[in-house]
Amino acid sequence: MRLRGVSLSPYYERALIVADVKGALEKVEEAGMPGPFGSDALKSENPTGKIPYLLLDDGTMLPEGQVIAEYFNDVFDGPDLMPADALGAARARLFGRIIDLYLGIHTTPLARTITRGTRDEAAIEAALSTGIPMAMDLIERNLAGGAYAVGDRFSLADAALIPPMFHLTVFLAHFDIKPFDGRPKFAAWWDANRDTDVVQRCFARMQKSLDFILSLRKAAQ
Ligand SMILES: N[C@@H](CCC(=O)N[C@@H](CS)C(=O)NCC(=O)O)C(=O)O
Repeated sequence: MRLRGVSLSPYYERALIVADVKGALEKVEEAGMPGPFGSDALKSENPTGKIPYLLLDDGTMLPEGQVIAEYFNDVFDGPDLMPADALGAARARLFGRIIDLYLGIHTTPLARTITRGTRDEAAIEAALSTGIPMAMDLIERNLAGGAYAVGDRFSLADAALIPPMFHLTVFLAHFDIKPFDGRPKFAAWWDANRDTDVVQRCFARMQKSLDFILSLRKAAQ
């Protein structure tokens, strides 16, 4: 199976972390993008023009990071990353929704100042003043309070939360976002996870991806 996208995307990395934790990284071919965002080549494979998406050997195309992450959890051996109880599973999925619906839409205009050199000042102001703080408050409110986002072991919730941490603490850190001020559960969760092998491998992939995107921009200037 071939995973389309780039590691700077937190949605792409969510799926890859699941494959990593399940010891299945070698079963997923990282296939990059068939063309730039908005290109006909990309839209011919995924009509939304977005990444990530998964191309299965039988021609099936599966879009959406959370959908791919859950698919990987189901088809690969290794620990089940969906909590067994219904409420735990709901809470794990909730973290994916918070990132997708409330955080990601606000980090995007900040990211584009770097990856595309575009500045939507109104969107940036809204993101910094209300959007991102509100999303981080939702994360704080829903965290279990220990080393794992939900329950007592690593789950799809942690896989969803880790990649945005690269954006909040490294890539977009100069925007002065302050994720942990007044959010003790968020701080404790990150303290417990930041030095783990899974996070280090994820951050290394995301940094490499960022460096590559920046080198492409520089070459185009
Ligand atoms: N709901 C999608 C969001 C994917 C998404 O927004 N991906 C970004 C990259 S991080 C993208 O493809 N942006 C291209 C664009 O919007 O033109 C998912 O969860 O996978």
